[in-house]
Amino acid sequence: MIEVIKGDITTIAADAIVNAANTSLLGGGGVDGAIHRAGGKAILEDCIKIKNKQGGCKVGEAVITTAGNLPAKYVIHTVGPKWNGGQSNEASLLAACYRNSLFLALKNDAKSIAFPNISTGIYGYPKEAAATIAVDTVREFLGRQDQIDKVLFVCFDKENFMLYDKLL
Ligand code: AR6
Repeated sequence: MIEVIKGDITTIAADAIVNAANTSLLGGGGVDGAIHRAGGKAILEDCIKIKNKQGGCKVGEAVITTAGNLPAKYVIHTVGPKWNGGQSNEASLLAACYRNSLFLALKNDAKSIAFPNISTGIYGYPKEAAATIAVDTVREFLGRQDQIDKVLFVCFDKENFMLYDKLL
């Protein structure tokens, strides 16, 4: 089941929520800032451990931490591509964010996962193109497994909500 709501992802009680992080994993603005603020220092402590072990997280890849004080069980941090006109592999990197996040959710026995609209804020990815990639990639992944039974797209702004609502 794939659903869309308009709201704040820090309030969602899914098994895993996804963060639109940066390669340092040390927090930032946008949804990243909101997740670290609401989840407390346990999330940053896990991120620092991962950073010390593997140097952060590459664009298109994902790592998993505790969700600290959030109602979710885990936070999956993925790093979206910065929009650079569309000729820098942005589309396949964005699809990889969704796929690698879903794969980590599978590996950690999650049945439900909530996504923000990765890369469509500070990183400037055009919203309609990003929404199409998100929905296509999630649909394809869900069709190849039977553990994850709910994917929720949590849209913070009305434009994204309308785009996802139309696609779904
Ligand atoms: N819940 C759900 N979605 C949100 C929330 C929230 N609480 N707050 C913002 N959004 P952005 P990016 C939406 O900028 O473009 C950070 O500094 C927002 O409206 O958070 O991938 C990182 O550290 C937009 O639709 O992430 C990186 O440096 C979407 O989340 C950089 O920003 C993504 O916007 C990543 O940029």
